[in-house]
Amino acid sequence: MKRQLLNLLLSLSIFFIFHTPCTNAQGWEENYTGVMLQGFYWDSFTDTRWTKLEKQADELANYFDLVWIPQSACCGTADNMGYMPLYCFLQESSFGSEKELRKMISTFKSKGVGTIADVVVNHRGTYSTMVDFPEETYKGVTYQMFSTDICKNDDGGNTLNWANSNGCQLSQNNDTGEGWDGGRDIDHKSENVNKCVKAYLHYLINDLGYSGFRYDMVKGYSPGFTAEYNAYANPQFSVGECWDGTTTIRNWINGTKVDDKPMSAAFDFQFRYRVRDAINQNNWTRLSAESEGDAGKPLIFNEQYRRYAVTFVENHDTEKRQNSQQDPIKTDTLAANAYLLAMPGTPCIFLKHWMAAKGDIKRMITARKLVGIHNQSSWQVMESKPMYYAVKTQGNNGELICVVGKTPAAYKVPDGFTEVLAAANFKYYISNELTGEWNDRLQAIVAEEVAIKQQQQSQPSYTPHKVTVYVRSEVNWAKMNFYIWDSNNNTQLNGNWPGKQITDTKTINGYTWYYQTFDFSSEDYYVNAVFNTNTGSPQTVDATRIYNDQFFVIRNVQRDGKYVLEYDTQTRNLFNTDVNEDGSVDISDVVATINHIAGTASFPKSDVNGDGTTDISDVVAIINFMAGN
Ligand SMILES: [Ca+2]
Ligand SMILES: [Ca+2]
Ligand SMILES: [Ca+2]
Ligand SMILES: [Ca+2]
Repeated sequence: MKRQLLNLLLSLSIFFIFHTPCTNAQGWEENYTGVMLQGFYWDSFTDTRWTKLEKQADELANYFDLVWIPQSACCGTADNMGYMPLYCFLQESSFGSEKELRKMISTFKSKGVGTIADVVVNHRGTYSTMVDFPEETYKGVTYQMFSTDICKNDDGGNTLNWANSNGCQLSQNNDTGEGWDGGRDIDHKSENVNKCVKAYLHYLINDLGYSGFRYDMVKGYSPGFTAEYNAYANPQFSVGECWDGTTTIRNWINGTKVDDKPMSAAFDFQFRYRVRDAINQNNWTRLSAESEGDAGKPLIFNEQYRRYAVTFVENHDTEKRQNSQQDPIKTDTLAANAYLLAMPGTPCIFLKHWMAAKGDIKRMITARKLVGIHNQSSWQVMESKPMYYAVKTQGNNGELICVVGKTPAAYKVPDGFTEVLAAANFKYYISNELTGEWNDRLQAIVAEEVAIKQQQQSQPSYTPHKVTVYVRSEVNWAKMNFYIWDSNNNTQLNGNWPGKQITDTKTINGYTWYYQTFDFSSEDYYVNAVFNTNTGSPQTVDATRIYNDQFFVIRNVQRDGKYVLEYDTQTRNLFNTDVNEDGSVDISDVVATINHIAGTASFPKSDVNGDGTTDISDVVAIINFMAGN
C-alpha cells in the first residue's frame, strides 16, 4: 500500500515537473480584454512582498488579468529593486524567497491571473570585481557568464581599461544598442550569453510559472535578440520597455518579428506623455492633438499597432521618488486612469494609483470589461476642448463614453447613454442596454468591499514566532560578531557596533553554523545583519530584510573591502524539509509527514511548503526535494 502510494506521488510529482501548458507564439493576444497591474513602485519592498501580494490574490483577480512584478532573482543580500541582477536561477530577492515567489505565482495562476516577469538582460551586476559573474547550476547544467561576454565598449571604455590593466579580456563585439552605466552590458552576440539567457527565460516560464515577460531597457540591444529569445521561451505575453518616440517604438516592434509576426508588444510612452501634458498644461485637447507628428503620436492611434500597445500613465521611473527628479503626474490621476481604462491597448495600472483609489479603479475596470473594450477597439473623439475631452470607445458588448477634464459635466452626452461613474474630473457613460448588468456588477463590487472590510477587521492577530539567522564563514575568523538592526529602526538589538559575539553553533548539512534567534511579533517585522570579527573589522556586506530562517555563507571574496555574503538555499531547503529533524532528508521524512497527516504522530516541521496546513502537497514537496528538484 505504502509503495503504491509512493508510486502515485512520484508520478504526480513528475507530472507537475514536466507538464507545460501550450502558449501563444505571438507577442500579445489579439482582441485582448485583459488589464494589467504594475505590482510595484520604487522601493515598494513592503507593499510588494510576495506574501503580501499573494494575500490580495482574490481581490486582484476580480479586476486584473496580469500582474507585473519586480525582477525576482537575487541581486545580492541588500535592498535592491532588481534592476542590477546578479544571479538568474537564485530567486531570493528583497521581495521574498523562491518558495514565496512560486506560491504567489501559482496562487495567481489558479485564479486566472498571469504573472509577468521583469527581464533585465541588457546588463548585469558583478560579483566582486568589474568583470566576474557567479557560477550557477540549474538541472545539472552549469551557467556562467565571463568577462568575454561583456561588450567591448561597455561603460564608455572604462571596463576595457580595467580589463587591460587586470589581464582580462572582454568580447570583441561592441554593444548592439545603448549602454547602461555602472552595470556590465552583456554581448548578446556571444554564444555563451545566448545559452544563459535562453535557459533563464525558459526557466521563468516553464519552472517558476511566469506567464510572460516585461523586457527592461530594450534599446540596449538589437530587437532581433528579443525575437530569438521569445521564439525559444514562448511566453504568452511580452512587452518591451522601448522608452522613446512612437516611430522608434514601432521600429523596435517590427524588429522583433519572426515569420512576419511581432514577438513582443511595447509600452506606449507617448500615450503617457499626452496625458501628462493635458494635465500639466490644463489643455485636454492635448490628448489627441496632431501637432507632434509621428513620433509624438501614441502607439494606439495606429490601428495596425494597437494590439501591441501596453498603455500606462505612471510607472516606477516616472513617479515621484525621494531623491531624484522624476516626471510624475501630480494632479488629476483619477482622470488619467479613467482615460487609460477607456482606451484600446492593454492598460497597465500603477500600484500607487491602485492603492490610493481602489474603489474608483475597480469601477472603471468593471465598466471597461462590461462594455468589452479590448486592445484593438476603435474609438471616436466626440469633443475636444481645453476644459474637457470626450471619447467614445467601441467594445464587444456596447460603447463607453469617457469625459475627462476640469468640467466634464459641460459635455452633452448623446441619447442612448447612461452615466455610471462621475467625479470632479471625469465621467463614464455606457450604452443604455448594459445598465442592468452594470447595476448587478456594481452590487458585486459593493459586496466585495464589505466582505474585505469585515475580513480585515476579523483577521486573526499575527502569531508571534521565532526567526533564526545562521551564518558560516569560509574566511578564518577568530570570533564571530552579529551586528543587528531591525525594521523599527532599533539599532541596538545586539548593542553598538560591532554587535554581539556569537558562540552558539549548530551542525546542519555538514557545516557548522553560528546562529541567533529573534522574536518576530508583527507581519512586516524584519531584521538586518552585518557579520564581522575582532572589534568590527573585517566585516561583510549588509544582509537586509530577513523575514524567515536564513542561511548565509561568508565567501573569501571582497567587494569594496567587505566580504561577500551568499544565500545558502540548499541548506535552508534541507533544513525546511527535514521533517523529523534528524539532519537529513530521506524516506523517513515522507513517513513522518504521512503519519502527521494520519494523526498518528506530530511533527512541527511537517508543513514543508509553508502553506499553513500539512497535507499531500507537503509529501510531494519532500519527494521533489529528494529527487533534486
Ligand atoms: Ca554598462
Ligand atoms: Ca547594451
Ligand atoms: Ca529527516
Ligand atoms: Ca503544507
